[in-house]
Amino acid sequence: MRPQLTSPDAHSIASPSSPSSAISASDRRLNALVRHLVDASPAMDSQNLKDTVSASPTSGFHADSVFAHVVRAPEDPILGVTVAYNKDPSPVKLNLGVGAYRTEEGKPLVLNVVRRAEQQIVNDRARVKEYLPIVGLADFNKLSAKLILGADSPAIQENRVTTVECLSGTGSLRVGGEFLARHYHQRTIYIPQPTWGNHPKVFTIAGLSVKTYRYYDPATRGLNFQGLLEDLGSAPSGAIVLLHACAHNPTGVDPTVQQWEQIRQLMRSKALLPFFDSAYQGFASGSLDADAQSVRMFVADGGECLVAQSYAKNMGLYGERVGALSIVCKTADIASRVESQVKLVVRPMYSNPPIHGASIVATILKDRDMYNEWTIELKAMADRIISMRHQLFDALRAKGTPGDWSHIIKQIGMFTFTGLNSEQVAFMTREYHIYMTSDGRISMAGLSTRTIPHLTDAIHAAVTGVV
Ligand code: KET
Repeated sequence: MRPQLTSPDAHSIASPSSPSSAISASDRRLNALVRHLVDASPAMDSQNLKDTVSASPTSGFHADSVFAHVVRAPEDPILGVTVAYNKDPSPVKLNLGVGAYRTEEGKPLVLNVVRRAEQQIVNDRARVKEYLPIVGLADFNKLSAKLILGADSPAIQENRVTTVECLSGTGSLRVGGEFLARHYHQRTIYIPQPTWGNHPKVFTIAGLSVKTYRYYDPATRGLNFQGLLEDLGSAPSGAIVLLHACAHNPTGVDPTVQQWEQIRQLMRSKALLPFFDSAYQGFASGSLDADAQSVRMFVADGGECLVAQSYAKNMGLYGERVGALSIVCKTADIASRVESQVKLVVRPMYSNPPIHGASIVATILKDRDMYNEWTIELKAMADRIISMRHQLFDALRAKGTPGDWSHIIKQIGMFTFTGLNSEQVAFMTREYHIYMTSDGRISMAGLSTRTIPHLTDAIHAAVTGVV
């Protein structure tokens, strides 16, 4: 632990690690002041302050750019796949990289219910574009908590859940991570191995220290349940554990209900803090309730947890950046104090969240008819993905492609973790213009009946021709 306030070093002061009882009242006041100043300008740590007062390289007439030393960063492993895809002029190119839904015609889909909600919003002249509160749209927050925890959740009825609108799933994870780094006694977060590639970056930047727990067994292409229990069993008491609520990305492998129950018991017995990432509610099974079951099991035992929700996939609101962070606490009073601190995380980061996407979601969730229409459209998306799994599996079998491809139909959610290695992936991109992440993950939602034969040919060639 770093000292709370022993030197005027803004960096160490910014770290709220020591219990407040250990310092005197005057130290506390001074500390609050300095923290306020540091919060007002988070980049102003001690090194930055020194750099600011030392001679600036811009002070003379330099022909060279002050950024001449900046090296090119690599593209993002997931979003970079789309960048490469966009540059490819081939008419047969296929983007199975990013987890974004496409229709049978290969087109992005705006849900009909979203268009209806947007129309209603546009027609409502009473709506204004004022700033939202720091925590976002109140209706949206209430309805989001209900969606993930269940309409009859005692935690909601007892007012011990605080929900804050954030910038989609990523923003919710980031805000939750930073809240924990500032106020939770354990700064280590365990994430599954493998996991969504952005998780380690989000949590490290939030100020947490990232470790992994075993999750996937390449030999069985299923869950390494024993490894998971062992790793969580030997994690330090109180550690944070990131759990994918459903449709684990990238593996498509979820624990069964019985396994979730064992995970819950183990985690509660060791006081491990669950942080759920719910980016695919409704996409795994087609049912919003079934896909929220893991989260609800942990909330039903009365314990605390965090949940990051995204509406990118299940409402197709990718670019609207709409999501929510819920923190389930023991009491209403604690929840309200927690919320007051989450606001201090958000305010200097982006001040307050955008209004449009949250208004769409709230409009749909509060209207019975629109809600029903949404569930039907969501189920249709989930069913199309499941049908793609069957078609791809059947096509590989029909072609006699070597290997057991049954994992394609066993895995759940948007992705199939094919088992193809990075050379095979590179081969498929080079020779067949098929774009996917180098770990062999394919987005099933990017496929259609028309493109399955092309993918099947590519996989066949890759597994028969490339070592
Ligand atoms: N969690 C998981 C598990 C996840 O797969 C994503 C997105 C997110 C959070 C964040 O989604 P947001 O759009 O911030 O609500 N995954 C897909 C897109 C991406 O990488 O950004 C993907 O894996 O393709």
